[in-house]
Amino acid sequence: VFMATLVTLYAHWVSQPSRAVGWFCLLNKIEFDFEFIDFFAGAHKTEEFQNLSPNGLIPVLKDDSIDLVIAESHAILQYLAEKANADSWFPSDPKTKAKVLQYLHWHHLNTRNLTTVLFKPVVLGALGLGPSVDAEQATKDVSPALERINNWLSNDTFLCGTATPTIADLSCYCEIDQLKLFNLGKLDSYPNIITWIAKMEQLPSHEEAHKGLQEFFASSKDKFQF
Ligand SMILES: N[C@@H](CCC(=O)N[C@@H](CS)C(=O)NCC(=O)O)C(=O)O
Repeated sequence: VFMATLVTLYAHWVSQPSRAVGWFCLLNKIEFDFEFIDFFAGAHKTEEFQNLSPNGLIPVLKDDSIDLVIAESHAILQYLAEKANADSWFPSDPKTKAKVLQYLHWHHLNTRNLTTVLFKPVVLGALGLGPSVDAEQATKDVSPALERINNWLSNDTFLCGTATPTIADLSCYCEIDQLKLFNLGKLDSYPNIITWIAKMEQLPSHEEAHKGLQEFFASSKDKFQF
């Protein structure tokens, strides 16, 4: 069985890619030390952290058993899935794997905009931590990505045609969960996404993986008018 030694995850539960990796570990019972990087307070800018992660982003995974330190959530998810033999999460069947990889590559310049174009500027603006932005326009700007995801979900239960979720679903969901919570993105326009969200919410450890985001929402929701 994998992971006689602990891995260390440098992360923050409000960070979307961190949440996907942390949830994957909980789902697969991979024991990990959680090293909290308070990126709101600039903890990712310290010399110590930048030595681990030259681009200064979370999440980062350290696995001392093979002297490995890696960033990029999708590389971490793939690594952990392969090491833990979590075949349903990252299928070894070449056709399904190709579809999962297709999604994971597409994600960075498309789904990720849900955070960089919509969630982050709108929420930081509302909290007075950044300039106020036009939420209507940002919602329009991200709608092609949501439409594509909604289409992918039309024939199948999960994103890549599998009967159970893969790491593609986890990564995608952890950009969309926050939109639902903060009522952003007009998700009601995407019925297949709504059905899929309900399925993802039923997965084990959903609550534990989302506690940090829930707390962030609870502490800031009075400042939102949307
Ligand atoms: N492509 C990266 C994205 C990582 C990323 O954007 N992390 C954010 C938090 S969600 C971060 O560390 N931001 C700090 C900063 O921009 O200074 C991944 O998938 O891991």
